[in-house]
Amino acid sequence: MFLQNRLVLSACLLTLSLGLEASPAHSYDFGQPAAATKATRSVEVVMGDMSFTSRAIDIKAGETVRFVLVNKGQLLHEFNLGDAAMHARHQQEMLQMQQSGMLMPTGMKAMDHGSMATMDHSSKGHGMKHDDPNSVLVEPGKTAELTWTFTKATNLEFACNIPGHYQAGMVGKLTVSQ
Ligand SMILES: [Cu+2]
Repeated sequence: MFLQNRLVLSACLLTLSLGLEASPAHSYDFGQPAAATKATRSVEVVMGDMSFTSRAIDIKAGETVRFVLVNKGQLLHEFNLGDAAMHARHQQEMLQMQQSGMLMPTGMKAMDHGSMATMDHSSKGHGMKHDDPNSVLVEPGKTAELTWTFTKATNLEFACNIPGHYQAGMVGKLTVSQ
């Protein structure tokens, strides 16, 4: 467990130092976020407690897809685009957020400037922000959107990486074909 924390921490510090030197945030080899107005297609995905209504989504490379995410469950859920390895890494990050008390069953704990400052100065605080462009959190009863341009043929997954949810079935195949 200590080793795991150290690995997560060094990954965060690495991201932080790279972020200061180069462009903001990270890039993705399968595409990038886009404005909803650029979408060529809309796909609705309904989330329940531990399921997505869609088991598989097929996309053509070059398409810009606006995902409309409807959470009909009682719990907070995530819609995240990535491959299995990316989801596994993100599940570790979300576990840290859950252990720190930031990730609650029905939402993210709102943090005022005071608690933000405390977190920034503690060694565990680095990277504790849920702001990945390939992911959106949807509170129970709410609808959220994510628009993404898929640039190449690849096999991805859409998943909820809140601890335990992926394993309980919140994952589907997202196939981008040429
Ligand atoms: Cu979930």
